[in-house]
Amino acid sequence: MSDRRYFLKSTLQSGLAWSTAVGLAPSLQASPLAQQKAALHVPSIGPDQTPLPYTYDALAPIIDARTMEIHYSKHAAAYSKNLKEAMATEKLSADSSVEMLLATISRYSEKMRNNSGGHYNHELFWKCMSPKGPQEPTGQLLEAIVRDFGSMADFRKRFTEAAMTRFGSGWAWLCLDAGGRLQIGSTPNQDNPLMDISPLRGKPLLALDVWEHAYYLQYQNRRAEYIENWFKLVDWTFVGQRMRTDS
Ligand code: MN3
Repeated sequence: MSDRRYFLKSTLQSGLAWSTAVGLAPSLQASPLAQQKAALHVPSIGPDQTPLPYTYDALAPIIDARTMEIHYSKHAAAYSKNLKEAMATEKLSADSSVEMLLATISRYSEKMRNNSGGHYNHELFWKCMSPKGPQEPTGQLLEAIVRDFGSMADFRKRFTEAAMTRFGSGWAWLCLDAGGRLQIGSTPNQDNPLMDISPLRGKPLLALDVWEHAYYLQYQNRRAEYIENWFKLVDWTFVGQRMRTDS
């Protein structure tokens, strides 16, 4: 199969799987995690933190070790802990899929909303970065970026705008919508594009944390400089894999 045909087929399948997840048949909502995953072809993360895929100092000098340590072991750890508390209080099984929870978050408390989003967003954020050195998107991902934004330079400009204009705390996103097209946007606080209350919907491919705790020790109020440098850390191989598969 040609690259282009594979790309169209896989993005369509991926879009369909995620639109199904977003629509969530009621019979699936209470079913065990394994059954949900099999039915929706959506791998899931649980409420526990997974190990950081590199050491605290691996992203220096772009993100310093102290920022990474506090961010992972204090801020992100608290979201995981508070998510588990909310799940216990609101009678959700500890092996529930966080993605499924996000897709029906309007039914739950503010605490569940903030902490399920906080946990999911950080789990994705760590994986979107790599100490391997500056990369550029290639193959099907680059083709989709050019198709939907014009060029890589235009993509960077729009993504930076989304991150810069998010007032206060929040996230910038590249996501794949249900129609298989790439979208750029931002969400406030710990909201994300999987949440049924979010105006921006889709499968998150790339996440950028623009809370001050992500950069303040090193960059203080210079969010633009943080964003510009952060692009050198993006693991485009990982982002491309998320677009082509349901991972
Ligand atoms: Mn953060």
